Amino acid sequence: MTTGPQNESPHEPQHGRRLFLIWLILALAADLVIWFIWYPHMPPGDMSDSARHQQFDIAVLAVSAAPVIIFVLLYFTYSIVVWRVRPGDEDDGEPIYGNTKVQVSWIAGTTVIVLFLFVFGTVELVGPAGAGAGEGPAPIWKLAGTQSAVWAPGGKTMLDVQVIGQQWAWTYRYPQFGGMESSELMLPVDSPVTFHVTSLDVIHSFWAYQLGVKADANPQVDNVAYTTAKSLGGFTVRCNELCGIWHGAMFNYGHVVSQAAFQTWASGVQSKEKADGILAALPAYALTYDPTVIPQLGANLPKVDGITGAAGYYYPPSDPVTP
Ligand SMILES: [Cu+2]
Repeated sequence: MTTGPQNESPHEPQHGRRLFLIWLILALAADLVIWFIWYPHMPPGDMSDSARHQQFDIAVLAVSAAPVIIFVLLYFTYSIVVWRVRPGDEDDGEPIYGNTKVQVSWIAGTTVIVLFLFVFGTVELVGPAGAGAGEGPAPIWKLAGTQSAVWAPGGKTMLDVQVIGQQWAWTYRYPQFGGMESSELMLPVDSPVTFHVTSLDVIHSFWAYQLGVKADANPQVDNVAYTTAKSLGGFTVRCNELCGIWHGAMFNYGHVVSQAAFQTWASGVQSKEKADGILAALPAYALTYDPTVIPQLGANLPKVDGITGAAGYYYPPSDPVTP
C-alpha cells in the first residue's frame, strides 16, 4: 500500500483543508496572545513616542511572523505523523513535477508579506522622525516643534539637548539655558526634544533605552536624534559602542519630569553655574568641540561643579589615565 499526499484515493482525507483549519486556529490563537498579552511587555516599553513606535513595530513583526512559523512547524509535524512510512511499505513516493496551486500561493503569499513589511517599515521610519535613531547633522525627517532660543513650559517649543560623550562619561548641555551642563539627563514630559550627539574623543553611542533613542557619538560630528517623552520616571543611558576599557561602566540615569519641574531644575543649574563662574569658563555652545579648547579648566572643573569625565578631567589637555 502506498500512502502520501500525491497519491490520494477516494478515502484519503482532505489534507489541505485539514492543514489549513489547524493552521488558522493556531495562528489566530498565537496572534491574539502576542497582541493582547505580549505586546505591552515588549521592549523598549512606552516611555516616549519613539519607544512606543518601536514597541508597535516589534508587535506587528511578531504578529506577521507567527503564522509563517506556525505553518512551517505544523506542516513538518503533520508530515511526520500522517505521512510517515508504514511498516512493510517499501514503495517510493510518486514522482511529481509542478503544482500550480502551490506555486501561485507561494509567490503571492511571499510577495504580499515582503511588500507589506517594506511599506510598513518605511512609514514607521518616516512617521516618528527617524524612529529615535541618529540621522546625522541634517535630518531628512524632522520632528514637529517650534525652534526657539528659550524653552518654556506649556508650548510646543523644541528642547535642545547636546549629548557629549567622552571616555567614559556623558555630559548633557542645554543651550536654551545659557549653555549649562549637567551629568544628569533631565527631560520635560510631552515636549519635543532634539538631541545633538557628539563626542570629544573616540566613537561612543548614546543609547537611552527606555526612550527608544540610539545615536552614534562621533568626534567632530553633530548627530541629531528626536524623541518626545510620554511618561514620568527614570531611564537608563548606556554607551553602545565599544570605546575603551571602561566602556561597560559608561552609563547613568536620566529622568523625565513635569515641564514645570524641568524648568525649575534647569534654571537652578544655570544660576548656580553662572554664580560659580562655570558658564563663563565653558566654551561657547557649538555643535562640536575641540577637546583642547579649554585646557585651563582641567582638573578644577570637577572640584567646582561635579561635572566631570570618568578620568576626572573634562576636555583633558593631558589625560593621565588614557594612554
Ligand atoms: Cu563610550
